[in-house]
Amino acid sequence: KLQPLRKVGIIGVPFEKGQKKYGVSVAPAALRAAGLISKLKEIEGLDVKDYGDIETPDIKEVKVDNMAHLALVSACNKKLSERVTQVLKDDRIVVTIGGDHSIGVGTVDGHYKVNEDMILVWVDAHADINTNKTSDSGSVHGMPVALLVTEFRNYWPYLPTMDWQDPVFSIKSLGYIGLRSVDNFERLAIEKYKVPTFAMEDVEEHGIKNSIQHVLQALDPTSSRPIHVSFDIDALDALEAPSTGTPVRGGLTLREAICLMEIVHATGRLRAVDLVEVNPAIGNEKDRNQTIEAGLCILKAALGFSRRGTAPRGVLDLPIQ
Ligand code: HAR
Ligand code: MN
Ligand code: MN
Repeated sequence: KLQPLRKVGIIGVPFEKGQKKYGVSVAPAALRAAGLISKLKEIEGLDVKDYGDIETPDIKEVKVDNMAHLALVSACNKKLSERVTQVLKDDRIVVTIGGDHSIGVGTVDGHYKVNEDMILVWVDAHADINTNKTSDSGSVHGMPVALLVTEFRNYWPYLPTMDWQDPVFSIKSLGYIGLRSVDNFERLAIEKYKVPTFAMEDVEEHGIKNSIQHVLQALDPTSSRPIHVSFDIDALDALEAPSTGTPVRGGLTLREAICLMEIVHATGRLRAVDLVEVNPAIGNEKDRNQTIEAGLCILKAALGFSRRGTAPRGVLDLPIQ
């Protein structure tokens, strides 16, 4: 049986070539400057190790139809996958700070290599399950789920530079929360493969608590499998997290996101969490601070911070004068 882990490893991924705007690459530095490491260390009983950043080598691009910067995306994710595997083998929960969401390829690939029975909860305004044939943008951050799942093998052409990545993760182990900007073929895929999906109208109907519990239950009725949460900050309402590249109104409140993460934490089975698409270069200083603070709150909730507070351990009374 999986035991709760109280050790985490942080990986920064200053990568932004999976989309077109400048700025997501500075998120790891901005989150660190806002006290990411020290705030996580304040959580009772949590051992925090920083594994530093993944740097992407300067390499020659390949040409694939409607797929921008594939060689760079691939090179970054190959290194990231190896690092994620290493952190998990060190018996730590992996916390990956993006970067755009194309880095989900590396985090899930690296996680799957250690825990083949992992389940994946994709929290996002978008489904990120386009192929180069169905994408309107040609940006790989809209394609990571499609690159990962084994059921999509035949929907892709041969992808040069991607030989290291064997799509072995099954779409049967995927669930979505927060969707509200889904392309036509993405919706077709969700219906075809019956992916447990709580889009915003479903969150509206059932509440966030039932939504995440239902997804976890549907993917893992025995409550025994390791959990990976890939959290795109644009899952939050654009008013809560304005500094992101493709904001969509009508999203989750920060309270709902914290509640979702608290429920995942309470399972004791969280093994990997990604926080992606924070773009400190978008908006003004207030927008930036608000978005970064929201990201920190979400990570803290995932790792056991209690909004109720935590009494000092082993102490039975207040200090006497
Ligand atoms: N579906 C659109 C596309 O494929 C937009 C998705 C990109 N936005 C994200 N990903 N932030 O979650 O281009
Ligand atoms: Mn995304
Ligand atoms: Mn998104």
